[in-house]
Amino acid sequence: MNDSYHRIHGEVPSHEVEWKTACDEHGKEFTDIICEKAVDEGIAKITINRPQRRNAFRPQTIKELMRAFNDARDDSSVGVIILTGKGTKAFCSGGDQEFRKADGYADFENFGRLNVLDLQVQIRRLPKPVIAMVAGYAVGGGHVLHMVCDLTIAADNAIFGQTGPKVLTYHLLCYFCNKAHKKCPAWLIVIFLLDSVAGPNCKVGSFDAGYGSSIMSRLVGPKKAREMWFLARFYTASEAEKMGLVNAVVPLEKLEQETIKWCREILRNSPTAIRVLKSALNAVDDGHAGLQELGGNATLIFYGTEEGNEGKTAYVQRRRPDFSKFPRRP
Ligand code: S0N
Repeated sequence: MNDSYHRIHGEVPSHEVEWKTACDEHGKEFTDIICEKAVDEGIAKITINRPQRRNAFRPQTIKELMRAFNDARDDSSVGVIILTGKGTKAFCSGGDQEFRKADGYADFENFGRLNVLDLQVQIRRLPKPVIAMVAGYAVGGGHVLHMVCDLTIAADNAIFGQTGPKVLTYHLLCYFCNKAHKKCPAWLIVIFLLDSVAGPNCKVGSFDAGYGSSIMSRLVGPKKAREMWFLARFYTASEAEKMGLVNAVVPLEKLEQETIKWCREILRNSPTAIRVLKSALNAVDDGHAGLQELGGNATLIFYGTEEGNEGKTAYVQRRRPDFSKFPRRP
């Protein structure tokens, strides 16, 4: 299939990669996502597959993403993971508002949940690089998802932002004011004022006072993070690049090609060095959990040394360990 086929069907063209569809570890099929692996390449690609909703996630979507990330973590042939959205219109538009209840998001069960927070932690702690491949909108909780990934490659049509404090009629107000060259009809102002006191169902967004705030502040700096959250503006791909929010911006038709190039460069490097570096880069911000991750990597490496092995061997052989031959390095 050529590039124009993919463009007509609203998909990012694929280049020189043979993708094989993967199921989860129990062999179950996914409904809300697509999980693929590049044959003989060490790359897993996880795609949110709800384009009719701009790839908004419901609890089921998050459960499937977590299973797919878990599978990619456990698969030792995988070295890099791409997270993306189906089609060219959106990476992810955040939590699916149709499923939002007073206590979180609910789909097949009656009680609400915010399980996207567990997914954020999972990506952050995953000992392999995760690259967000963004075409179209990455907004709300979808924007936070790209921020928790290690790297972001954006298409030139990408739009970034938090909708958080915005209310529905505020969107409408802005839209009509722009159309009417800032002359806003009085009836819209009245609706806007009513909306302000109308209750939670009128809200489009919410806020992420966890990673969505702290990681953003680290990425773009405290002033710009306040701007992004307080004003809830949308930013173009090139603005996002200037802010340090993304690593590279490429033409839409080159998005997957460029992302694969980055994956292959990473895969040429030492997996252990990358694993330790990822945990080191997160350690200070992640507190005890960050130190645990970094410390765990030190233990993992120690187990592979002769010195580390001496303790275990001595125990198994019922003798005193002899550490005298190992250097006490300066
Ligand atoms: C993305 C936008 C700008 C795209 O505009 P466009 O291209 O004009 O398309 P639309 O016609 O608007 O949309 C096409 C269809 O997709 C549906 N849709 C889009 N986004 C969503 C969504 N988030 N939920 C449900 N449906 C969605 C549209 O309704 C439309 O459907 P049809 O064709 O049937 O009319 C534009 O779509 C937009 O602005 N979307 C809303 C974006 C938004 O506000 N997202 C934020 C939602 N909230 C979160 O993400 C919070 C995340 C979260 O879980 C969380 C995390 C931590 C702490 C707290 C929370 C928490 O939720 O409380």
